[in-house]
Amino acid sequence: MAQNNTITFYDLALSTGATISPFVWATKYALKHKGFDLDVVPGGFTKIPERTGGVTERLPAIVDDGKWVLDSWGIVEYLDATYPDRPMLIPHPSVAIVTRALDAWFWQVATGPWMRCNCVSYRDLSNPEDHEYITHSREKMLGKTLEDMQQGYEDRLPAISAALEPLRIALREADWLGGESPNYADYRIMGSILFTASVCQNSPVLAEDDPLRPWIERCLDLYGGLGRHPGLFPLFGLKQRPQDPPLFMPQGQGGIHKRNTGPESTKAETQRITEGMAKA
Ligand SMILES: N[C@@H](CCC(=O)N[C@@H](CS)C(=O)NCC(=O)O)C(=O)O
Repeated sequence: MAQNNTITFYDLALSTGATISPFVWATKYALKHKGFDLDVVPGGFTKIPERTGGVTERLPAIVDDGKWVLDSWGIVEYLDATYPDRPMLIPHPSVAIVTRALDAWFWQVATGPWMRCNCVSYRDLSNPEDHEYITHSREKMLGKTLEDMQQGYEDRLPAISAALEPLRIALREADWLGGESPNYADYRIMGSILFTASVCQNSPVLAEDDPLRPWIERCLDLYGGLGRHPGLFPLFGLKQRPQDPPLFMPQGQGGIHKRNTGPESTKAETQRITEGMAKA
């Protein structure tokens, strides 16, 4: 059991002091959701094994009353299993399944693409002793130099924003992905958004009036403004240029939003799609 309600948390931060990793951000929120105070062990990318006594090469990692727990998902499972009387991060098994699907989708359409738009800043904002490692390891991961990868980011950002419509659809109708209160689904997606905010030095990534904004602001405010770190860059303020797609849709799209309450509700659509068809 956590001594003095405090859990030791190994951070992964940039020279700005802001946490960088989506996994680490999501874990910070998860610990706060469970009501814990954090004893933060600061640090950057190099020397993670030294900092953790050889226990891990990757972060997040926590120590709860002498017990090491690794991996963001492993930490969530541990917290819910060990502290079931505190608010659950995954209140039902279906939340785990849907959150993993949502996270995989978001990673593909946003987390990865935003990283590739900001990979030079990612390296330049890291601690000086991390530069060589970040350059070498991320160029191996990306298969290009960081400069080549980041180039043309202005032309890619609008389509990334446009691709977030499924998330907007969900959050138009609910305050949280968790429904009436946040759960780990909110923290997981917000972790990726905060990761982006830690590196998007050259440009905001979402429009000023993006419909996701109220939910993002709510997440930033949680736990005494946990996400409002001064080292983060503005997320909002991306402008649509004439050649760009709309950065977001003005209202929900898709069949799920057109509730069928009988022929009156579908008449106009039926008329439109059958126009010109021979009458039976
Ligand atoms: N499956 C792990 C992934 C953690 C991970 O990859 N962490 C990265 C930060 S995003 C890391 O520690 N990187 C250190 C490095 O690149 O040396 C989790 O969910 O915790």
